[in-house]
Amino acid sequence: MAKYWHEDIETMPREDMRKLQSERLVAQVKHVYEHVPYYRDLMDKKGVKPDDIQSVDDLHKLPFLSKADLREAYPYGLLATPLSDCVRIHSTSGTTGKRVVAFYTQHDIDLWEDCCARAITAAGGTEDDVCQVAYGYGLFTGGAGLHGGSHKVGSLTLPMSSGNTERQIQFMRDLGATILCCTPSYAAYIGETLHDMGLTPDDIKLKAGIFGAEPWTEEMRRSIEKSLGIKAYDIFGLTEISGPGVAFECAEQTGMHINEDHFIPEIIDPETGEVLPEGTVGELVFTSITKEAFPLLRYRTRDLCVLSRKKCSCGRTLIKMAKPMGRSDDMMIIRGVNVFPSQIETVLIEQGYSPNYLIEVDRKNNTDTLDISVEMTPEQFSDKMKDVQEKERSLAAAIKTMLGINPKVHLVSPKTITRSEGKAVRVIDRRKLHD
Ligand code: DLL
Repeated sequence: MAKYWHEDIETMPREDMRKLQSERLVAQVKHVYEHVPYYRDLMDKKGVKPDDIQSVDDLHKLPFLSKADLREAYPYGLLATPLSDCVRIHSTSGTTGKRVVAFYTQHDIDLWEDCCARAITAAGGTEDDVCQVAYGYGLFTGGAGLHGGSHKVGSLTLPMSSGNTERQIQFMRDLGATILCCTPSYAAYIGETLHDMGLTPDDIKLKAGIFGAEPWTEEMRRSIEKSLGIKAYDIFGLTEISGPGVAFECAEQTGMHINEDHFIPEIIDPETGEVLPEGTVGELVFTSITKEAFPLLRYRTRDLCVLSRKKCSCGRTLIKMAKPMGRSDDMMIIRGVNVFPSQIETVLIEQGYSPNYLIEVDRKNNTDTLDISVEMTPEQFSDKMKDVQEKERSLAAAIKTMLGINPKVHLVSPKTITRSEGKAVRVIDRRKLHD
């Protein structure tokens, strides 16, 4: 069984990778300076010329790009090739303001699909596999990316898109799907539906899942692995940089290898923009060094994580990023305390609850309120008020230990919280609506 998709790249000695990155970076900066007036202006304002960039060591001299720049330049302002060379667009699922539109040439699609093929291979996928793609198809990059990667690998591809969960399970059984690609929250829902249909992991052939597009905890991973009888691999990416496959997990499951031959990562202090040393938590920044149509330099993702060059048992030398703890804009400040939804999810699953929950934040009488509705499993369900109140108190205490602030916990009946077929909405912050 092939262990790597591009062995020479994935196991390349560090020095060779740096050389390759430097060559590509120098060429990319020239390409962008010549073809993207928007970025040329940013460079001119900072007093940087393409000749100032001779290697990866000079990366820090370049100006950042942010989502605000993408909105300002919408739709064509960051395009670096003639539109006639582009063959596709994808777009983010932004709910407010202008969406971000990313353009792809055929070369860009090919390199992106190769990145997804690396991810599928790292999860054990080969031409003998049946790969069920249950990410959404359309403007979202999830479906198209994994679909293309699965084709490259030669797996039999089931282009299911998301939704119609019972039909997903029927195809999974009838066609013997071995790999499932979808969001972790949808994987949890598929696992739950499988059990509701009176089936067990023994009734399906799945062996691996490739789950990403939203933050998910280690506890969630274990819960999905158990309910579907699989090994669950994380995959990371964002539309602006191509889509899924910017980074992917190997069998060690200790973070995701970044496809550094295409995307150079940096970690910066989100306040000052200063580059932070390896091993420090900060905002992830990517420079895409091989893309033609939409090559973003030093793009600020707003995702918070840590990079590590620790040797990996899989043999890959590609740098690893830890599971992102969420976006800097996912972080809630409640009564002055920084809270990430993932911290709450960790406690819920550790305490034996399902990953079906909703966090609601509001401000009443000048004080922040934190309400967490959590679904009981059918086994936990009780119609005795006293039992439920006792459980609510003990869960609230466990969450207080984790966060340092007291939430109000509401245990609700099984199946009352809306399930997600794509990216789950877990937080409603009503303070933003009042502002
Ligand atoms: O979510 C691309 C994707 C599709 C990745 C399928 C993985 C699988 P966007 O819709 O542009 O693109 O959202 C990108 O989602 O900046 C992160 O905040 C978050 N995200 C993506 N993957 C992960 C992950 C796709 N594995 C944004 N863990 C990113 C945590 C993730 N967050």
